[in-house]
Parts: sequence; C-alpha cells; structure tokens
Amino acid sequence: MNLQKFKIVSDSSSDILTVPDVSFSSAPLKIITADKEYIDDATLDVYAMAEELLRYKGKSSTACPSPGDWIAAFGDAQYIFCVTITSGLSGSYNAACIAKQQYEENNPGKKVFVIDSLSAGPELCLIIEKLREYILSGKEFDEICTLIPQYLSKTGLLFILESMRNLANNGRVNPIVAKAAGLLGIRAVGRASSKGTLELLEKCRGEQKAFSSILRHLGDNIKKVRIAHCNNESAVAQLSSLIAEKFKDAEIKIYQLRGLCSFYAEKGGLLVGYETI
Ligand code: X90
Repeated sequence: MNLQKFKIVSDSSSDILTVPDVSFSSAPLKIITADKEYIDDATLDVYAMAEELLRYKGKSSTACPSPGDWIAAFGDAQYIFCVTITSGLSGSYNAACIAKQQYEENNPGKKVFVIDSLSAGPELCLIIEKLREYILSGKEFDEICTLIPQYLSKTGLLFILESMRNLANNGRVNPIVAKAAGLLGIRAVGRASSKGTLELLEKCRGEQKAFSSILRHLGDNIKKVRIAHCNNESAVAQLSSLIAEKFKDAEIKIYQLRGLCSFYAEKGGLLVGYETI
C-alpha cells in the first residue's frame, strides 16, 4: 500500500480540520455579515462567532468554496476523496464536480471521487472516518469508490434546533417550518431527508422531550454516534449519556461544531450523526 497516494478533502461543513495518518485538507466556507467575513478555517474563533451572531440583527449569508478553492485543497495528490455538504442546500458539491473535471484534465492519471454527503456536520465526520479506515486497511481507490456509497446508506443525521432564523433567512428552510423553532422553549427536531434537505420531524416543548424524540428516531441498531453542538456543553453531555444508556455498545464521540454549521444550527443547536448496524 502506498498511503501517500491518497488524500481526503472536505468542505468545512464536516467540522474536521485534521485526520490522523492520512493527508487531509479542508476547503472553508465563509460566513458573511455587513460587519465582517468569517472564514471557516482552523483560525476561526467559533465560540466568539456564535455569540456575536446571536446579537447581530442585520443580514447575513454564507458562501461555499469555488472550484478554484477546491483545486487548491486537492494540492497535488494522486487519488482524492472529496466529501461535500449536501447538494440539496449548497453549491459546494457542484463546485467540487467542476474542480474534479479540471484537476483530472490537467493532471492525467490523477483521480478525484466526489461524494455528496446529502448531509452536514457529524455525518460527514463518519464518512471521513470510514474513508480513513478503508485507506489504512490497504484498499484500492476503485474499491473504496464502490464501498463508500454503500456505507452512506447506513448513516444518517438528526438535529435539535432552538432557532432556524439563519436557515430561513437564507432560503434553506421554509419560513413556516422555521417558525416552529422560533418560540421560546420549543425545539425543532428533524433530520436530513433522503434528498439532502431539512425535514422537520417534531416540535418539542423543552429539551427532555427533544432528547426522547432523538432516541426514538435513532431506532434500535446504532453502532456509532457523533454529536456536535453549538455552545451547548450541558445538552451534549446529557444527550450523549442517554444514548450511551440505550445503546450500550455504541461508540459515541462529542465535539463542538465549527463555523458554517454553527451559523446555521445557531447557539444551542445539536447535530447527531449516526451509523446503523
Ligand atoms: O453557502 C452555502 O453554500 C452553504 C449552505 C448550507 C446550508 C445548510 C447548512 C446546514 C447546517 C444545520 C442543521 C442540519 C440540517 C441538515 C440538512 C441536510 C446544519
């Protein structure tokens, strides 16, 4: 096996900055307000950004990587796995496909496999972990290209949001649906649909009801869980112990969302990526 031949690349919606043992680059998205532009890279103070955005009442938007940004992230690797945020809500996947075409044309023999996660955050994290596992176990590029779409059929994303203001203001969710999460104490529980769009499952009064809803929607056969939060340490700790209680053998990891997901999930938001057996 020649490890150096492989590289994993994702946009910053994966919240991942490094991958142990495997070459990795992140293509940052941008969060834009009238006052400033936040670049979602390793230097961004995500906690501070989420607090600032909470007070900010003006217009804000986001921008995905351009094909040129993606090509810069590819570097000069021979075999690249490129994981993007859902094409249902972002132009990132399209830009990555254009970048792939250019990169392969300009570098005969080099190959890029673009993976539309149809999701965001922790589900991308699981996909990237699986790619790493395949690469380290010595699988060939073509074999991994066949295996990874099969893996995607076993993963999913659930979420709990306290506000959908930024999602609605940027046309990523129907404003009527967004209202559900706008009321004090109401949590919107939802999932990434099979088309990679946001699907509301339940409106829950209070955090505990939202946790029960997540446990119910996780089903019965959970192997791995990745929970990411936007400035909500206490909720993430509670949810993770409830999941650990129900799924004794599940491997659970928790972490803080980075910029793009924090912008859309907003303060308090929780994203739950899972892998079923
Ligand atoms: O500017 C861009 O191209 C980025 C647009 C991204 C829009 C959606 C980001 C969602 C982040 C929020 C809750 C999870 C929803 C998942 C639905 C697939 C996370």
